[in-house]
Amino acid sequence: MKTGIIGLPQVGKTSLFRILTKAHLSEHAYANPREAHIGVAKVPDDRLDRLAALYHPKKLTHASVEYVDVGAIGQEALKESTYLGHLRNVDALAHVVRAFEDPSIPHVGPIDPLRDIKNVEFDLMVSDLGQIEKRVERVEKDLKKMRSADLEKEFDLLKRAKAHLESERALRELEMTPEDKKRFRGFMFLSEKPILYVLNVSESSELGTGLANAVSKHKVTEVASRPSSAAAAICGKVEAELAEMSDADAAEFLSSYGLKESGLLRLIRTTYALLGLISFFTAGEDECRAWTIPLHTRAVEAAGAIHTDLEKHFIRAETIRWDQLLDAGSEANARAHGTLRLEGREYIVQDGDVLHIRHSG
Ligand SMILES: Nc1nc2c(ncn2[C@@H]2O[C@H](COP(=O)(O)OP(=O)(O)OP(=O)(O)O)[C@@H](O)[C@H]2O)c(=O)[nH]1
Ligand SMILES: [Mg+2]
Repeated sequence: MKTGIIGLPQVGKTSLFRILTKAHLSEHAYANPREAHIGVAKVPDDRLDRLAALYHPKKLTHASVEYVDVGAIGQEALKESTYLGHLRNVDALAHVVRAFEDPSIPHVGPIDPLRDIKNVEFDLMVSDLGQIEKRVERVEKDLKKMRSADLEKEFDLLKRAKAHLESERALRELEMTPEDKKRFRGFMFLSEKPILYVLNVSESSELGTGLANAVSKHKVTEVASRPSSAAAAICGKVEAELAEMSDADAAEFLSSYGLKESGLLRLIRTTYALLGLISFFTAGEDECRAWTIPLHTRAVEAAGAIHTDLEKHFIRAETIRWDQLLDAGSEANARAHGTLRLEGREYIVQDGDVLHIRHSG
């Protein structure tokens, strides 16, 4: 899974990228904000950590998310092919929005997250519209040469999308059949991508309440409730300090701000929910590992996420919820208690399942 970090200049994009990926960027990288940074964030998961405490595996592998910090967005940047290329290739966008007050860091006009969201959204739509207009011209020409039911369908969809964009609504909100979606897949439209608005808020002693209220306070609730949209608040400054601390210090630091967990955890969790993703685990003495799959994935496909051979030669999945396994203390006990189940190919894997795939390969 790949997420693109976008936003206006100087809103905290690179700071967020660094916190997420724990990347140490050189001065050079900071001096070149137009250069894309690419890194991998480990998905924190307490359930996996507790399974590892039971198995003491040789290897512990968290799920990961790739982040691309593309640099500040704008109509000009969106005309550059490398910039556009990076953005088109992501599965989701994280739009960092400035909500922090700091007179020493420039921002155009007063702090107004909703205005900034609308402006950036507008840029994404203009970029998509340009692409659609070009394609409409092309298809029109082709249709004059020869009739094709398929092209006609595409033409209708393009015109519908064009009208939608012209009324200043993102393609995320366009009603599309699965067939329509397939037609559009190759275009990789920017305003069609699921989006997470990340409000970067000011540091305060009551950060806990501040974060919880930020979305409604800045009037982002409505845009975040649109299709394939979500919002989360973080405080870049506090998270940056957290990232440097040991776990024990971090816990104390968090509670001094009235917080239970780091903002990053919430951010990653919100991204999973936005994209309809869940985790299942494999656990053993060799490795404990988290795997990311879409909601409603069948057991046989989940096996395929681990290895294509497991999918091909799938027999059954020994299945247990992570907390039931911890309660039982071992797979053998769980089997004796009857909490370890044998599931077939069609079983829909649930978030937090521990699977052991039996196969004939
Ligand atoms: N006060 C305050 N400053 C912040 C916060 N987050 C980031 N900054 C500061 O804002 C400035 C810009 O941060 P960056 O992370 O480089 O922002 P950016 O969006 O990557 O900027 P460009 O790539 O130049 O568009 C830096 O000086 C940061 O230290 C925050 O939560 N509070
Ligand atoms: Mg930057």
